[in-house]
Amino acid sequence: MATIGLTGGVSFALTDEQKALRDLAHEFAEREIRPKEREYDQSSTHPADVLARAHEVGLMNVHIPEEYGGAGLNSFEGMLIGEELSWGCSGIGTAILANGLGHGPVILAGTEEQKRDWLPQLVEQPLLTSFALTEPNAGSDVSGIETTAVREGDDYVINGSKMFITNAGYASWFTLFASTDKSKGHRGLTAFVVPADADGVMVEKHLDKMGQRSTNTSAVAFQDVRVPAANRLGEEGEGFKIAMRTLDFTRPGTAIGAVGVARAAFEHAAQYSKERVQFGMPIAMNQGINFLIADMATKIEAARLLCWQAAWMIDSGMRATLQSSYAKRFAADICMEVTTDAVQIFGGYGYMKEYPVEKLMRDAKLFQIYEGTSQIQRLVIARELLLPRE
Ligand code: COS
Repeated sequence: MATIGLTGGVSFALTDEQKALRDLAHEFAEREIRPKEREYDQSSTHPADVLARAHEVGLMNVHIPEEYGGAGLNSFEGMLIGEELSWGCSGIGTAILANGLGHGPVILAGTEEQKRDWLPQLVEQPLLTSFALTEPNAGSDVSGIETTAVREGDDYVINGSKMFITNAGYASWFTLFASTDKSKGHRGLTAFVVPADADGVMVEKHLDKMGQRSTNTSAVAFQDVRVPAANRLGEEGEGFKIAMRTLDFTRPGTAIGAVGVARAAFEHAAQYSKERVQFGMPIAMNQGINFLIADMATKIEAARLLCWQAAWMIDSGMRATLQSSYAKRFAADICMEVTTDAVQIFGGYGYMKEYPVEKLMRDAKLFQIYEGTSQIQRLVIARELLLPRE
């Protein structure tokens, strides 16, 4: 007979293993990322050395299942790592974490053979992969993808251009989305694995960004690129749903990066408010400042809980489209607010490059844009609430 009260409840307490994982990521951020964040931001340098170290200590490509040599960490464990790496520097953090987006479609939709072909190599070496979805004319509107893949015998021939592709200049392969049947709109999109060294793949110059400058971002042109049909993920026409399911999984992982950046800004601002003396007392004594600090901390906690909830749903096997968008929308927006308030607390000093919060405010902006803008997240949320799918 079931006994009321013995079913357990939701717990926010971390296990010893989870704490150890978070500590490992935190120490890595402190020792390997923070000392380089400023220099790499200024020079917009791809952090190859940090990525190699992250791979060495097991902080890269952490969701690759154990049967393909990976650590097989779940979404929640990814949260613990992602927050710390982005607390260190979200430019470097994104360079590490965006790999999950690159090879996520293979984990989600690949055949056994495709997984064996493409995943173990990422565990053996610090190789990068890129998610080639966005195009110059198809950003938020994925169904507007213009890149084509035409079947020729046992191959597909791909033509088109991709835009704002994270890690493109250093990727060993791309998961690319192309139209195999224009007349079908989103139902004509198909996903492919495209090796970066295939003839006709041309990575254009690294784009000069406002923030997260140590992540490489480039446009990529695909000109008569021939890939075997064996590189197609899923069936023709399944690409749109593969992309959406991948984003359902990765958006909380991006959102927790925003939490890490907001937390870093909060820590700097709280510390500064206790040290900065004006009118004969620390500025933290002013309600105008300490209420800001209180609101910053509350927003960070709330955003983290939304990320953890989305991760918990994913790990429980539930569809988390709504909760992923709640987390991404809220964490990105509060990250922008918190970093802006941190600059405000630092006053004139906060506006100077010499102080850390200036970079954090620039870095924050990208969270409201990539992996679906905050407006797209609201669109998803509204549709999920008002027109729920089965
Ligand atoms: N999981 C599974 N299926 C999904 C899904 C999801 N999360 N979201 C949508 N679908 C399905 C729908 O059920 C629908 O299925 P049918 O073809 O069977 O009817 C189909 O996909 C089309 O969905 P929808 O009508 O919602 O598509 P829209 O063209 O209106 O676009 C948005 C939906 C706007 C949500 C999508 O284009 C999007 O996420 N855009 C942002 C892209 C993005 O994040 N870019 C950043 C790139 S990575 S840095």
